[in-house]
Amino acid sequence: MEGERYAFLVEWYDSLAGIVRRYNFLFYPKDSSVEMIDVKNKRIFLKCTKEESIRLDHCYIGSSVNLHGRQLKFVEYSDTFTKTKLSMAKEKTLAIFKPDIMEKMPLLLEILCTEGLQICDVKTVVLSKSAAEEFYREHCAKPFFRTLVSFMTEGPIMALSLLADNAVSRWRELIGPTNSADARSQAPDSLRARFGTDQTRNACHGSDSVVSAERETEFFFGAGNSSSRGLQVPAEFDNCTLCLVKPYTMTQGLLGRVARDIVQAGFDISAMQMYHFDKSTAEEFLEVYRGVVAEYSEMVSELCSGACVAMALTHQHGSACVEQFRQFVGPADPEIARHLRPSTLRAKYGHNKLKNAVHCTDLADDGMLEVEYFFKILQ
Ligand code: IDP
Ligand code: MG
Repeated sequence: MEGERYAFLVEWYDSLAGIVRRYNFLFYPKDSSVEMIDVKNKRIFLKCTKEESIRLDHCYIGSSVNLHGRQLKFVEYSDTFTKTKLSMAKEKTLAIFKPDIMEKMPLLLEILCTEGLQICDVKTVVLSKSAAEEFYREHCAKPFFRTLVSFMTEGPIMALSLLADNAVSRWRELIGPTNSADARSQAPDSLRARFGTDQTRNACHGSDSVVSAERETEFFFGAGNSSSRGLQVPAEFDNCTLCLVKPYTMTQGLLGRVARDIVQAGFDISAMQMYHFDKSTAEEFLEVYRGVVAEYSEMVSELCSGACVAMALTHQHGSACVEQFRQFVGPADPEIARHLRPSTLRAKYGHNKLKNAVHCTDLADDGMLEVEYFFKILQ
């Protein structure tokens, strides 16, 4: 790694000028420093500076990072060293937690993290009949097709885009043989062996090749209106509250543990989805804190610093969901939380006042508004 330099072509949509700007993005892993050169006029756009929020595993084609409020999209490798070093290594696959396994979703997210499969995108959806038929169209002539489609549409599923070395085969190996009974005899540690029931209700899906992975990732995460493609958002809007797992918490691989604690505390996660904030959206979302909280602009930058995950929550008992969840999240400052309320989310997973694990809705009246913001407006 010593002295290595990785080069990428990145694009940034300059909304003021209404044009896409292109830069050569140079990354030096030795000290996490970044340098950017404007492709058009060959001038240095960003002098070599240390950027602690950027890591080499954030840099791959198709990903984006947020640097000083600019959403940079990685579109190409810009030298052969970077291409040979990185393009072979990382691969994406599409995973699904099927309807029969959604109760175990937090545990499965934890397993992904321990296995080193990075979550590049995630969302919960309910498939319409035609969407399930389309997704499994290669099996349309098979005798089990009807059963499969009705199983896949019986409740929410979670679709995930996973990144790792040899992601396709690694995830297939982790989930095990198609038939859960075969899985129990041939691969007893596999997910289908542990959590599947039979040939149809087999807990997980995994793409069978890189080509299928591309098609399936596009199916769930491609541009365009999801609901018109039969992907409905399962969010519950009555008596709900919002939890936003912040970028730093995501980079620490804590999504599964946070979700597990939330469920154990009696909350129900009706929907979950990953978002990348740009500066203006983050400002809009945090508008109520402007002029009220001293760290407002740092809060905005923190929210833009990487992917975050929104969860729509309800509580098993009662309607005071917003307040109940706020109590469970704990004081804004994790240091204070660790002293006063050590079992709260911020005490357990917070780092400092800005990287304080999660955002939660503050005011009872805003619960539905914030959930709608993520699960209706930003859709
Ligand atoms: P895969 O999910 O392991 O790639 P495929 O052959 O692509 O297996 O089948 C897709 C899904 O259809 C399976 O995961 C399973 O839910 C269901 N399925 C496959 N084969 C059968 C079968 O013989 N009987 C009933 N359901 C099946
Ligand atoms: Mg298959």
